[in-house]
Amino acid sequence: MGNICVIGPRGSGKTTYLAALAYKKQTMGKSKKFNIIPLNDDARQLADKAENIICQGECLEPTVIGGEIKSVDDLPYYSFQLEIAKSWFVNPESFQVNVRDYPGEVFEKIADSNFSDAIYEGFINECLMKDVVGCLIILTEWDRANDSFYGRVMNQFIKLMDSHNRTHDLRLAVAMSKCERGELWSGRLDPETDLFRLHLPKTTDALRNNRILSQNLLRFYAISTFGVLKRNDPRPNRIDEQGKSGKASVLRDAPRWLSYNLIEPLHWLSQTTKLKGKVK
Ligand SMILES: Nc1nc2c(ncn2[C@@H]2O[C@H](COP(=O)(O)OP(=O)(O)O)[C@@H](O)[C@H]2O)c(=O)[nH]1
Ligand SMILES: [Mg+2]
Repeated sequence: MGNICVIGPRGSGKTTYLAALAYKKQTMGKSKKFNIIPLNDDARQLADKAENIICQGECLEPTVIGGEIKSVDDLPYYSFQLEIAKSWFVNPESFQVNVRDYPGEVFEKIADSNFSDAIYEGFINECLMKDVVGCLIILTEWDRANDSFYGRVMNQFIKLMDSHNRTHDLRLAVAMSKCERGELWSGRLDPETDLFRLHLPKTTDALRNNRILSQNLLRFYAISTFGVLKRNDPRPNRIDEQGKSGKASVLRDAPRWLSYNLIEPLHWLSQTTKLKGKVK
């Protein structure tokens, strides 16, 4: 069983990514490659809403701290079973992923540790607890200002990992989301070199040149929930629409939906449990 936390700035596509996971079961049916089964109520509810989120650009109520959300326990917590079939004669590999959908604010607060609150404290304690095997960090901008900001967040996050004794056993999958965008799509094949080193050098340095972080626990990914139209037609399968709360991207051709690389980072993150020989 893998507890995984998903963090990233506001609007980086975290909730859409999780909704796509929940929705996959319905779109792929008995896919030979993988199957995802929502296991708890939150995951089933997300699966029900997923079609609207992805095809109509509807947002789940944005997670606003305060009001009903007073502690991390009030935030949605999704549990999925993932099955990956490598070939028809080998039993599918199956693993469970439990993810909390943290609001973007907690990511933004990492850079400014002087300013904390109950949710932030709860997030840090929960995310760096020993039974969390990995963290999926979803980034989306690639301008210089954001590179500096992400770099600061990463430096601070590694310090927090160190103070919780997690620099040698917490995997970090750092993903560039929405990589169907024209400027990014060709960089997806070697994301560390062609997306991160190229567009986010400070962020990459903060992670790769860090002496206290075990470097084999760090990998870079390119993901796109919407994907492109076809394997040989790299036009984004996405249109920008006016959603309930401002601009929203939605699928352009839902029947041809082919998301890119959603499972791979979770699969890699979840492997730590096996290395440590824990019971799944
Ligand atoms: N182009 C593109 N837009 C996406 C993708 N995933 C999510 N989005 C859009 O990004 C916006 C923010 O997504 P959301 O999941 O609410 O971000 P969150 O704040 O990180 O949870 C929404 O308009 C989504 O439709 C993607 O793969 N490609
Ligand atoms: Mg969200």
